[in-house]
Amino acid sequence: MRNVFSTFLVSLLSCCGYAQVAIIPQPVEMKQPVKGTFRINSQTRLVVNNQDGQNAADFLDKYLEKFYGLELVKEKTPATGAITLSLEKKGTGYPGGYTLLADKTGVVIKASDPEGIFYGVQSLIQLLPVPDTNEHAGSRKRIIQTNGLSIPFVSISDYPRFAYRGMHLDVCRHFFPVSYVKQYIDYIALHKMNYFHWHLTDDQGWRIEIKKYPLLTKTGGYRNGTIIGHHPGTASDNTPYGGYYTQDEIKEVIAYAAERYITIIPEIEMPGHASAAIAAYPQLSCFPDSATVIPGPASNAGNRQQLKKVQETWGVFEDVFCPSEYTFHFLEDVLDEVMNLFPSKYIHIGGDECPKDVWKKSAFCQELMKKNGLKDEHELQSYFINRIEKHINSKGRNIIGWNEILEGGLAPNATVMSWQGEAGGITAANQRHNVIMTPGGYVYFDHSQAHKEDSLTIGGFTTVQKVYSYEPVPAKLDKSKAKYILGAQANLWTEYITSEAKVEYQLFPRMSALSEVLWSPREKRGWKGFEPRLLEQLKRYHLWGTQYSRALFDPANAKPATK
Ligand code: TNX
Repeated sequence: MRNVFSTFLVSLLSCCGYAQVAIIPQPVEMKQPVKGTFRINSQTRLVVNNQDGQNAADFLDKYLEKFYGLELVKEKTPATGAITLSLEKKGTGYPGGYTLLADKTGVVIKASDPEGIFYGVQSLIQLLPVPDTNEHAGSRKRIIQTNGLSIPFVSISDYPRFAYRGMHLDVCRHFFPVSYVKQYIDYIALHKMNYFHWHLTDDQGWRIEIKKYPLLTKTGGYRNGTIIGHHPGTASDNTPYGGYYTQDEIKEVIAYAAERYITIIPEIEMPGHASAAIAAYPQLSCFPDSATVIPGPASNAGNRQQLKKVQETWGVFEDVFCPSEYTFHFLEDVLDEVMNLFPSKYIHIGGDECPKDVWKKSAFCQELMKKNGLKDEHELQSYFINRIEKHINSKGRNIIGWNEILEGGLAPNATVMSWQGEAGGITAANQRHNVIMTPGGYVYFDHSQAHKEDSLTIGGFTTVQKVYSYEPVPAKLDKSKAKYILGAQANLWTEYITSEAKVEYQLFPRMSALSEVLWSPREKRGWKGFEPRLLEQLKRYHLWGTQYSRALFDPANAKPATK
């Protein structure tokens, strides 16, 4: 029986079926002038002509080892029959661009920057045959060690359409350990995306160690319970929940991402979504002596004497940062530590969903508004963001904020993330501000993909087809302003995403669709061409051991949501 199976596998892995090229995102140009395959085996050399190509070489090496049990011979000197990663002075002329040539003499990837080499390697990974099943992985690896892996002859010339190709992860509503954040970063890399927006602070948990304010994680990193069921919940699970990253761990993750040409943008939320910080340092509230209002079924566990609490349910909460000197001092200290850790040019300062009720009630805020000639609380929010922007700019960095930072006037150098549709992005671009599109209806990966999901989601209905149909440059935007659209990003809010498997279910295959929207030329995009490649990609998702959604195969999901 084993022999029959082995024979079947050998024929499967070497047969013509695998000559089909299914790269996602679709390359700019791809030709297959000559039919044939090149065989990679344990004698194949991996040649890197420049130290800067080493990250890409290591990534390929580890991938082949992990999924195929194949180890290549590492070389510095050129050789025929090798996989050569060649950093050239002259390249495609586009950042991240590369060429890949696979023929009978070997595989050569050329680029003029290291990320180009890295993206070439991602395409090479997608030329590798994918087994239909993950079963018998052990015997599969043994067969591959003997027979090698055949990849089709192909010539590719490729570069990205948008400079910003982002993925976000909320680690506050549910926490994910460093090991998994690294896995998530690998997924970003495998989709040729280049920004990771790390949502590190929110009402339900503060997740980044700040040395000057240890209570942020000691107190703010943990909640006494979490609601059961959909918001507002039927009860509390009464189980303490939390976690945070030490600064050493953060550094480790930043380095890991950098090796994959991914910039991490940290988000420190203000002035709203601040309950966890306020629970740690009540002075940050305009009313430090008033108890936190916990809507919905609060836990009866934990520290009941504590006046200010980390939230246990989802939504928007009234108690926000007070625009006091104490708060500005605190935030500047926090941001200084953040900027010391993260080399990113962009620092995300949140800015979304800040209720103004408390500011309206506060004599201090009303006085401050009068003194500064601010006509309403929106202008007070703008004053808040402007002050923070000045501080961040003074360190040579720029802020990103959610589209609410438009209310009351945009800070001079801010980049806007448009999440409530595209309107905010259009307004910002018309004011000559950079924009990252992240509209809920297209790229909120916390939404359902199927009408009937097996487990809870926040709601919404965003199919892989809908994601694929997204065009980041709005038709309504004047052509001269298109350059302000840096790209787009999918957001993964984790109120109802409690496990790593669920993260992957929500991500895949929608992330494939987004990667093509952001990388491939507009005119090369079409569902008909994408679908068969997506079916191959699903096999890769399987190979990686992910729980991708199969909603695509249920015709019932083709119909729009009825709500
Ligand atoms: C709105 S999108 C939020 C998040 C929630 C999300 C749920 C945005 C800037 N704010 O705090 O998690 O909706 O979809």
